[in-house]
Amino acid sequence: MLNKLKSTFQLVLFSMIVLGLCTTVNAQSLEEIMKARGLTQQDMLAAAKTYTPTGKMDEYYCFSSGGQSGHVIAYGVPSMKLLKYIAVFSPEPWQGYGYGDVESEELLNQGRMRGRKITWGDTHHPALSETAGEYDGKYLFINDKANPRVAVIDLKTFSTIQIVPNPIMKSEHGSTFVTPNTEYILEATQYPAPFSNKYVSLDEFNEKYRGAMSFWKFDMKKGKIIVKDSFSVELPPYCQDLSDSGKKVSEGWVFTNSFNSERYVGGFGKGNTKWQDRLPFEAGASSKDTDYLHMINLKTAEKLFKDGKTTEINGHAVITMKTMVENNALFLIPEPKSPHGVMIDPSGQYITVSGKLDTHVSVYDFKKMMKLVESKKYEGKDPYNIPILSMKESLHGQVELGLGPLHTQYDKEKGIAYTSLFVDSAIAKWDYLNLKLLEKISIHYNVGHLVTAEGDTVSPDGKYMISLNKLSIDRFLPVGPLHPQNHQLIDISPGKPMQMLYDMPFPLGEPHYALLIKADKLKPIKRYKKKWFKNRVKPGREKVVKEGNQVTIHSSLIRSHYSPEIIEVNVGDEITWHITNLERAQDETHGFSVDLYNIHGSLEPGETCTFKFTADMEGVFPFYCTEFCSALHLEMMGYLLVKP
Ligand code: CUK
Ligand code: CUA
Repeated sequence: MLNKLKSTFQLVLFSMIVLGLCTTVNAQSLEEIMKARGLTQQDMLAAAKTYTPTGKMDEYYCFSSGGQSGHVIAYGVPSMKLLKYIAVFSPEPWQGYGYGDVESEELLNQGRMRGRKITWGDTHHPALSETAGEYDGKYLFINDKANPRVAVIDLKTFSTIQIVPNPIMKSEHGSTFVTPNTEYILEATQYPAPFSNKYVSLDEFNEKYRGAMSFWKFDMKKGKIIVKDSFSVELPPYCQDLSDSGKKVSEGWVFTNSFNSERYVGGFGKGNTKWQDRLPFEAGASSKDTDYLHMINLKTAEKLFKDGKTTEINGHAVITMKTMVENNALFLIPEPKSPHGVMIDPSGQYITVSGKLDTHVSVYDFKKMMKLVESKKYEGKDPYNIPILSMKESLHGQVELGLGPLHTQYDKEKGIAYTSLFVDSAIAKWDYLNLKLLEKISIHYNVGHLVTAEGDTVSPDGKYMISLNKLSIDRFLPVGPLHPQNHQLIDISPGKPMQMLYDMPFPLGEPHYALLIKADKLKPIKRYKKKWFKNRVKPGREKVVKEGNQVTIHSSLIRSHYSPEIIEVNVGDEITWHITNLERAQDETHGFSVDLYNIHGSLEPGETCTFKFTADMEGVFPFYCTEFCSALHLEMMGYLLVKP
């Protein structure tokens, strides 16, 4: 409160900090603003910590999954200013993604599944490429839970460069996560299904439905997933949930947790006319007290793959559970039921697992687990003959944090972690080495994932945490029944209580996970290089070439005209339209729209795009630049004349 500021001197000093001014500000006016807007001293501090004056840059990028939008969203931290929606699985007109541009159509076609073009995705977990366990700022990966696919985004251009469908999964979730040098991108199944594309009765669930963990080989130099060097490990039909790659001491191992190890298959519908006659999925899937944490030896799996100890399914190499077990490369450890999240600490030794239905968080000790593995000390086997390690002997310990613990992130300070508490609507700060709850902060409302700055690397930064809330209820102006979600920025500076700084409505889809990376690690380009485009049109070489019904247009654009401006074709002509933006000036993007033909492109400085379509409608079709690029932007147009 203002009256707590004892002297005018303090007030002036405080005002200076808040406004970031070097000169003395009018203390009275600041006081007036606080009074008029009902702001507290805490509010003013939060404002000062996040306010980023015009022209000043943020310290971090946040890359958030875009949920059902199929996009990824980038924003700056601490300002929480939105920067870009990166189109990945869904068409996005502004970026000219999926509206007739050959390159983006090619990408969306890469994502076809069983021949079908899919124009949305349910993005959940972004991952950043790593070198020695640190973010290197080169590539970003994202998964599609609904139509099991992973995508590669180039952080030089903030655009998608590859989409790889999973040939054996029917749904996924534990993706994307990378190994410490980005050798592999992980993708784990969510809902078990047969690997084949055939109908298999649920009566054969235990025998024929399967989970899997796919290892997508990534080539850092080419910036590409090498599909033929990638493989999967068959897993039991438990719903694998989230995954993480080992690091440092646990490097070479991979972990994924699971729910419904009961293998319960519902429920109302299958010969049951009343749902009361059988338990629904959710109840049947949580009847046991524990599920299984899966532990996969990636080094061994990689060797088995290279030695050809695989089965080919849908053209993809799969290592069976049997082979994995025979080679001591697959283990299970009980974990509190229906867990959500397995996170490995910066040292690689401690693995945090939260059971959503348990108030405890369990910390497993990789070294203890390895002792059991090496001495072949098993507690039993699961129905698929996979050895089970003792939970008690694998645990470092458990801590009671609160209701509905989900995800964990790590701090710069050794032994400090943050865990989201979905039911409590809070985040717990705790000490996972000494197993102590330290502090809680309320969030608004129902947090899912949370992210701390570089919090899943070998050297987290601390400083900032973002709570990715599922509900926003009363935090923003109402916009009807579908509310935005709420990202809340929290100050986690050491030695002080956590402080809520900012609420950001997230209006595009339900983001699940996000990552924070130091801004100076990224080196985005300002313009495209000529040599990247084989269809580049040189100035003065613009032309229209007609061969029968094949019309190829080589055109260029620069403020404020298209060359050529008038194109005359016949109905039925097949058009290939190469367009080069000759601009060198930063941010001089031109758009390209052919009215009524559903064509739209974004030509960024130096970029060449190709549009292919059949001129199947007779008439007069203006085309124009959709970006307000100059004073004569409206004049930047032409006509496509289609003759009968
Ligand atoms: S998540 Cu995907 S169900 Cu908690 Cu990682 Cu939201
Ligand atoms: Cu170019 Cu408007």
